[in-house]
Amino acid sequence: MHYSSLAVRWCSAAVFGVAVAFFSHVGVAQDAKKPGAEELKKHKTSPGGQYQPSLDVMKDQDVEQPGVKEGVPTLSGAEFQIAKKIYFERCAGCHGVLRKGATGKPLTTKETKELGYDYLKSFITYGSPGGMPNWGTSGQMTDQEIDIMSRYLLNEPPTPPEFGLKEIKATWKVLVAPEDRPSKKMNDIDLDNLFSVTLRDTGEIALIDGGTKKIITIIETGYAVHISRLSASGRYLFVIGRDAKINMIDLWMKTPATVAETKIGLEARSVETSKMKGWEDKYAIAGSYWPPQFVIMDGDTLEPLKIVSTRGMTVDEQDYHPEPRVAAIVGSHYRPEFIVNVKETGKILLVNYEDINNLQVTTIGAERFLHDGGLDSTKRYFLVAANARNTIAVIDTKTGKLVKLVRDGVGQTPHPGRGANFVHPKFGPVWATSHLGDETVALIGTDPEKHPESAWKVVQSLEGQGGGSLFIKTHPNSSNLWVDTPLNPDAEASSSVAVFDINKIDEEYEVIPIGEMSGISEGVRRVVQGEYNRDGTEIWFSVWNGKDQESAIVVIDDKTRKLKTVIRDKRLVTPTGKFNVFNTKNDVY
Ligand code: DHE
Repeated sequence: MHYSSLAVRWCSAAVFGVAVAFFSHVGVAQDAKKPGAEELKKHKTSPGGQYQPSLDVMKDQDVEQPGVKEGVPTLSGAEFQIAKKIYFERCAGCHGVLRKGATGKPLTTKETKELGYDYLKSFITYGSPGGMPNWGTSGQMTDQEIDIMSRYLLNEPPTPPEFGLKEIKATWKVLVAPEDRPSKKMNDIDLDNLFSVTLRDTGEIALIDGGTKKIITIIETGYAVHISRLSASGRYLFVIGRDAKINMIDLWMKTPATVAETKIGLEARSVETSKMKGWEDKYAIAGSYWPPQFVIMDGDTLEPLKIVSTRGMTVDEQDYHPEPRVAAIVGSHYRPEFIVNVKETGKILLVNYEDINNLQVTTIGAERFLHDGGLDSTKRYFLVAANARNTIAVIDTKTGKLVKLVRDGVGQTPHPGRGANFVHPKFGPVWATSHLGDETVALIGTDPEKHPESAWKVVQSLEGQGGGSLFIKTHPNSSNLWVDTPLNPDAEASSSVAVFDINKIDEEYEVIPIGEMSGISEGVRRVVQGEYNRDGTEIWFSVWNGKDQESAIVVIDDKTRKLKTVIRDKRLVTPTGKFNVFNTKNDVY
């Protein structure tokens, strides 16, 4: 699969708020060489390069404009505001809030002054051979904006504020105290088959009954709401927005509603709860991109208890990184620990919550750019993608040690979500990931006892529809493996999914045209994230259109792979992630 249609991808990036790499792309080593003018024009960007954080919340943050320095071009107050917005939306994802580099090169004034104004301008206009988009020639930025950005980069970067206990407490609200909450379930909702659906662009979630497919309620949450997770008992639903706002929702209330809320930072993506036996519902944890930290909270009230910074040294070069973001967080079932993945330093932290005042943290050196991952079917092993390094790190949550960095056979920019577990007809239990950067699906053996020869190796690489895949899913009661491709530049691939028969895994996949099945004719109809119902008999896909267009959820009968229902409702604005209560609380995927 080749990615030649840049215009399509950039357009999608703008529509969906996914930022594009600025001076580099995922996985490209930082090189000091200045390419010549002709070379600059030979750039290309993969879906992996495109799928970078857009720090949309930070762009609205008040930051002080750095003072004027002799010999440095100035910006007016208005120009500074324009540049700050563009930088956080499009550049900070790769180059860091402080411009010290992340997956992209550093853009401190030391580097930018060496490059100079004219060079910066042509870089932004034409892009780079390493993958920097051609913002100017693609029409994504005007000449005036490019001029402003070139001057902005020659000035010192502004520093956004920290967010400590005082700031968190100022946002913390207990709306219904634990003693005022119901002592038993007050509704007749089949909670195990309830779905929490992200309505990304309205900053809400919809709770949808898995049986009737009716929306039970819509709850206001944080900005560009991201994921939902369940407490171990399944009573409380935790939802985090990109503005780091957490809503704690009590599913026992007559109509489920927020009982506590707080903000743990300025930009965040992950929230989780304590799952270990004996510690169910005791703690919640959330990690932020800015400031780089995680926060342990009381599981009943969200009271912030402990804030831990993730700033520190990278795993390989052992250089200081000022803003290592917190990516996926998973609650261990083997120890009273949270598994916290720190992106830019490549460290997996096992945060023991037995005694949070004498907090014990095991630091596992893995690989840089950890992003998303999940447990194997026994819940003992955790597999996480270091996506910009085409690596899957495996840790043993029982022994608290790194098992393996799987590199051979992993494709370009793995993006598993939480991955998919199933029993391979030949290799035994495997965990699977699809990829942003190519069409492959990597199957990794996860049973070192009965299948030692397959363990922690890519035992098979399937060929799917194409790159631009974000999520893969199966269920213990299903023999289907579903692979989405929402970021594929081809319209047909992005609005359909591929499904493999696990029992005939060597055979060609079937394409299911979910977008078409939705009955919606407008928009790009990006199909994203399959999620099973409780019994694994049906799978739900989001048909994700722009904010002003109609979106839907398409429910497929898993056995027949035929359409069961389309959930269409004007309140379903930009549905993306869906989280079934039973499957999410029990880590069934
Ligand atoms: Fe996500 C999970 C970060 C864009 C939908 N996303 C995650 C996780 C991280 C992350 C770190 C793992 C959380 C965990 O397990 O604790 N996502 C990011 C980004 O940094 C990125 C690339 C860009 C950004 O600016 O946010 C990004 N994510 C998106 C989207 O554009 C998606 C497709 C649509 C949306 O709703 O925003 C999206 N991300 C999801 C979903 C999950 C997720 C549905 C949970 C999957 C699961 O099965 O658990």
